[in-house]
Amino acid sequence: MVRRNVNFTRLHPVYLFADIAKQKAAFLLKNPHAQLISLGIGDTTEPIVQTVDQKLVEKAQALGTMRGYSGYGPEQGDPLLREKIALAAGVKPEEVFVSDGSKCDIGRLQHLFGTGLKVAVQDPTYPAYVDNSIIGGSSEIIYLACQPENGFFPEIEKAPPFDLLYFCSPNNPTGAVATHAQLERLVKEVKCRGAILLFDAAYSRYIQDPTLPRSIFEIAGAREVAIELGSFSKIAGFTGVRLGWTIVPEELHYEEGGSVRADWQRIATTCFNGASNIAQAGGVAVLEPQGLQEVELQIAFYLENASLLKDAFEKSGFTVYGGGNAPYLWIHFPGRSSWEVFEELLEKAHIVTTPGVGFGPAGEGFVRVSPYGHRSHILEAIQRIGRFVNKSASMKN
Ligand code: PGU
Repeated sequence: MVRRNVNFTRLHPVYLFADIAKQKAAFLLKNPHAQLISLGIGDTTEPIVQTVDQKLVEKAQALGTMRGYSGYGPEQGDPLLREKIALAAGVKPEEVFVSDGSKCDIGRLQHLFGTGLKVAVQDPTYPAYVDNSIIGGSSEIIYLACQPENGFFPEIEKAPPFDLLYFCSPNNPTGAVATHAQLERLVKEVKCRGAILLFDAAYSRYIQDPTLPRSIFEIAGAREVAIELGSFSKIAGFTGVRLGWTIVPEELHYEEGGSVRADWQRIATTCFNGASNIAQAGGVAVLEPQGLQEVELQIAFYLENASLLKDAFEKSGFTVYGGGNAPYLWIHFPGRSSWEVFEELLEKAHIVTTPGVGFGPAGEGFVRVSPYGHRSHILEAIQRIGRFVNKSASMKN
């Protein structure tokens, strides 16, 4: 018999969002008539904007013609799309690698570094960083507490030794956005330690404040220490279409001097055969002026959802973080277990959220609320929150 990869024994048996989906399904089995509102997984709900949808259709139709058909494309992505992403990010097209979504790249990144690494993450953090690092054989996960007391930014200079640091801004789940000064501290510290920074900018286009950095490459010295992940999922409703990218700068080198970019290229050509050509045609349309204008309106719509939900929780007496320059709301239920609050909201208000502790130990006592939903559902959720909090004395304890 073949032995199991022993790293699986170090994992929680179920991925956080698969767990939430299971709980939701079990609840619906018991309560088949319940009208659940899902503010759990961050999955977009609004239709793909017109200009972009048109391009997806055109490309799909062209594939059914002799002239328009194309097969395998370059594994690194369509040159025009790479050029557009590079232009927006201020990097070279050769440093951009198009993918089928950033979660897939988070998994594939493990191939770059081998086993036995110490991996630091923000606590709370997007669980894919931790779970993929464990599957890939990292020896240790170092949780860097990010709480209201430290403005959701870790004391990076005091962190124990690490080889890789995952950092997400705007943050999933807290909604915190790091400033230039904070990212400068991060880059400096990572450089000092000879480590690599894996910067997840999946929500960068949610940043409305022009003084906040949208890319790690706005920070001097970042090109020598950082890889940046990007995604079309939350900016253009591509969660189902699947399209993302990873930027690996030419200046990023291993301890031995080899080029990280060259190895990522090797991985792209070896473990991957490129993103769907239909999705990439859509990606090009997103980054054209008309597409950008339309997706920015959609982002503004989700941010307005976040702001409406934030007001509702605040009016009910809760402290709410996030929103504004980020989609997620991070709601504090002092002294409560986050699973308990999750269950109470599900059972009594029929609202699905995500328990904060699922993102790491420092998430205990918090619940993440996603703003993705049709406006009518968000308004209904707000009504239910008000009614529910008035009835439920325990919520505020
Ligand atoms: N990076 C961050 C920070 C994310 O929050 C997510 C999705 C991704 C990457 C994945 O992007 P793709 O390009 O679509 O692969 N976060 C969602 C979905 C959770 C999941 O892992 O299924 C969320 O609710 O946190």
